Amino acid sequence: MNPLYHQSQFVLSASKLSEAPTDQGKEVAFAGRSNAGKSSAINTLTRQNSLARISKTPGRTQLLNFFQIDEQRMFVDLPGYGYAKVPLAVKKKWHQMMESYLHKRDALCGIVLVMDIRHPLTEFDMQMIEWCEHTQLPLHILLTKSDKLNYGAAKNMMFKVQKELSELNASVTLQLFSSLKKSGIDDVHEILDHWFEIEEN
Ligand SMILES: Nc1nc2c(ncn2[C@@H]2O[C@H](COP(=O)(O)OP(=O)(O)OP(=O)(O)O)[C@@H](O)[C@H]2O)c(=O)[nH]1
Ligand SMILES: [Mg+2]
Repeated sequence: MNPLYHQSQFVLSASKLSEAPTDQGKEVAFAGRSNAGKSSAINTLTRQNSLARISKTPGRTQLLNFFQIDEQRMFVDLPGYGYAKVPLAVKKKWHQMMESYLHKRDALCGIVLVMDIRHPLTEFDMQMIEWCEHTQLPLHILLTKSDKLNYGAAKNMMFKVQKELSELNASVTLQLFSSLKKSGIDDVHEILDHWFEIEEN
């Protein structure tokens, strides 16, 4: 793993795009259903236990959380979608914020879509996939919590998801991942290094 990722630091939480850090350098956003494991994945990939948990206080879940890797690179923990108990007004605000972030953020160079392996390809996941196809934004899928299934079942699920995506002609990459078991990390880093233009060391 490139040691660069270990230095990541929390920058700020934004409730709207105008509060985000300056739009420069390169940024990779983590998207996915609420509870899918986005924040855990960021912690696992930066080898820090509580980096993304900073924002994990109730009521702050609708924020864009920015983490700086170095001066030119950032991770963004996007607010989770599909949380049933959220009132309609909050859902609308979420839509607006996501839309403006995805459309306007020039630094955005790739999306990591985090899906619980037991609940892949939700309606919102599909929207995100279609959106990335439409805008030609690179997308990499983590089928996380793979520790919840045995290896054979996890592999089968991956092939199933791959097949569905190929039927859509979606040019995305996907892999198994587990924050609990710390598995799949090297594969994600390979993708991130490429998106961030980080030289191998
Ligand atoms: N077994 C297992 N549990 C995981 C894994 N990743 C995350 N979890 C658990 O799943 C729950 C949700 O994880 P988070 O990382 O907070 O999920 P999130 O997508 O950031 O959720 P929101 O911030 O609400 O959108 C927590 O209880 C985690 O401990 C994993 O790889 N394996
Ligand atoms: Mg989170």
